[in-house]
Amino acid sequence: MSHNLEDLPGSRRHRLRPSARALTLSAVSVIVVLILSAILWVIFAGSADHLQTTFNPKSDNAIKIHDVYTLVWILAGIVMAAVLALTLAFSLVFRERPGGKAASHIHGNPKLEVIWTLIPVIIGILIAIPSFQVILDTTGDAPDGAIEIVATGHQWWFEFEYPDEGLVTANELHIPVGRPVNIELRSVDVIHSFWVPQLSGKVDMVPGHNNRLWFTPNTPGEYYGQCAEFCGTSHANMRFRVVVDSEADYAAWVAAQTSDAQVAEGELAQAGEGIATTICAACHTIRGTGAAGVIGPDLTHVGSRGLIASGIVDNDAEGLAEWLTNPPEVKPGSKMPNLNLSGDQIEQLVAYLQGLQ
Ligand SMILES: [Cu+2]
Repeated sequence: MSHNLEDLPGSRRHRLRPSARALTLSAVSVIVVLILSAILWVIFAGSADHLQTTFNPKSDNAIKIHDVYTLVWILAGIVMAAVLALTLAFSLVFRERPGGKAASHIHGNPKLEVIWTLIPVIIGILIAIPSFQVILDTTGDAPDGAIEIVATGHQWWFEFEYPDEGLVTANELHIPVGRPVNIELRSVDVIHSFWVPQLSGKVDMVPGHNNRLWFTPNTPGEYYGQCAEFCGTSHANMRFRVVVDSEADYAAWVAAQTSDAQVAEGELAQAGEGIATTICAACHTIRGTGAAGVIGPDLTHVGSRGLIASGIVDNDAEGLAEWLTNPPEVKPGSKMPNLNLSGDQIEQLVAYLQGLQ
């Protein structure tokens, strides 16, 4: 089988052909990159309400990380635009013309080689200095007066303990605005990762090796977190939320959470307590009732949380009933099995759990 000389890659004729293909490729590249950038910008940055965005930082450390990210974005943009523009310009200026002179080869140009070595080195230094500075700032000791919290990863939910306040909760972390929080990160089973994009960088939760992170939230609001290290079947369903309260709201929340469980009035809730303290008690703690299980989340004030099932189900009557009917169907792999509860039992448990404010 014979080839035309012009079609053979590496042949002199092939390399010297008019750069029509390079020209087309450059134009297409510019268009594709611009379209993709626009789409990404609309998706991630265009919506400040996006639940898990790094583009809208709300803590001191998240702002520092965002600033480095912005610097890298701008430098990368300049490099991308320069490379594409030069490719385009060279393709036009040095293209072979009919009857024109063939392009000549050159080999070695110390001045050019120094320039294109120095430019990346300078860019690397411009990125490295602020990056190392932010790493040192954010991984150093938390400022004095930080609230101590222990976050523990479980398959597939987050437990939050406030040792100084003597309270334990799950999947919903409350912290006061303007005060640093120092979070110790643990795991009881596999490697998880704690990540609240608007508040901090992600840090792994490693069994037998406690990590930590700290940040100071600057704006009250709700921020969505996510396990960021694949940890099994329901990794994607392992979410949590951080509620940044005013000082007064935080104090009220702590006071409410440290009290024992209060049973709501009414027959349904009373009957629900009977089920909770027998069936649920095997795995859950409900302070003040004798239920002291440690496998699942502490339910003492579960009614006060916005979401259940590790942040994937709304904490309302419908959501609770759906969860209690068949947990593994809602959260595949859930350690909580289908308890085959009757419709009446579910109704009673829903009334009881909703009353645990
Ligand atoms: Cu995970």
